[in-house]
Amino acid sequence: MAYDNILFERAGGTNAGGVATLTLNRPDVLNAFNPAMHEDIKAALDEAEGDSSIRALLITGAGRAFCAGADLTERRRKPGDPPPDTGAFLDKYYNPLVRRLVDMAIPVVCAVNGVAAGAGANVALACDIVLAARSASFIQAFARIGLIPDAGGTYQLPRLIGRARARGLMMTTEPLAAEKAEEWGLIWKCVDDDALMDEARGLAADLAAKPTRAFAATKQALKESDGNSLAEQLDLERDLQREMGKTEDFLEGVTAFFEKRKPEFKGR
Ligand code: T3D
Repeated sequence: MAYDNILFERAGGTNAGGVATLTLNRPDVLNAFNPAMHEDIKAALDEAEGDSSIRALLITGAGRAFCAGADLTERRRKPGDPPPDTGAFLDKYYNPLVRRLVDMAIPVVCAVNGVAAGAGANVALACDIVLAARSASFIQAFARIGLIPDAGGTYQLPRLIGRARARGLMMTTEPLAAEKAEEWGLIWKCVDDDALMDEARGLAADLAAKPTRAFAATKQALKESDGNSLAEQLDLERDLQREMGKTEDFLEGVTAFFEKRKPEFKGR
């Protein structure tokens, strides 16, 4: 299916290896989110989840930016005009998107090709593994326009980099350079600009060939660890491992180990 505001390349085309690539594609406004782009993303994620040959998702942006957050042209108004219900937009678009990326059963790699601001930064951080071009930056831009960090920012940032740094980024709204973002543990890796997409595609293809069912369970365990005691987490690990013990991938992994060959995982 073709989209107006994103590009979506499914596995099996020029992009082989079980990887689907979703490119935010409104470069004139630095790929800012508007309702139409949200609808396109939702439909593409439906496509990805409905196709069992897709075993990893790669998200990136077209042009010089990753995403500048909410499209502010839709927020321009004169004093006295009724205010928008920004909470309704979070309910309808951003919150389901963040939940969906976090809960997706396949690994999601994000290649941050340029500036990621506002909800653009926090949607990137909802992905499983974030790579960023050396020239990219992350901006908690919300306070510049009188808003609070959303799209999961107040949840993710203190957990990833600690409260002091999270507060600093949110209140100063200073851009955090990709190199520093890696150093602080906000992202997985910063890579040279011209190497970003090759590295991100390679990583996504590599993950797609790994035991993706175990990845889904790993994502679940990490997510639940936030609210669990150690005892609860140990119980959860036991339950999930019991399921993994029954998978074809576990049989294949152990067989391949003793046959001294590379395992061929199927995500089953
Ligand atoms: O309202 C709700 O739905 C609630 C949800 C809110 C979630 C949020 O994300 S709130 C935060 C919204 N985002 C921002 O506040 C960031 C706005 N953008 C910027 O601060 C800067 O553009 C950047 C720091 C990201 C990049 O700066 P720079 O100098 O590299 O580029 P620029 O010149 O500012 O932008 C280039 C063009 O993109 C420019 O258009 P023009 O002048 O060439 O016609 C600019 O207006 C446009 N653009 C950039 N960001 C947005 C945008 N247009 C609409 N919305 C944007 N967010």
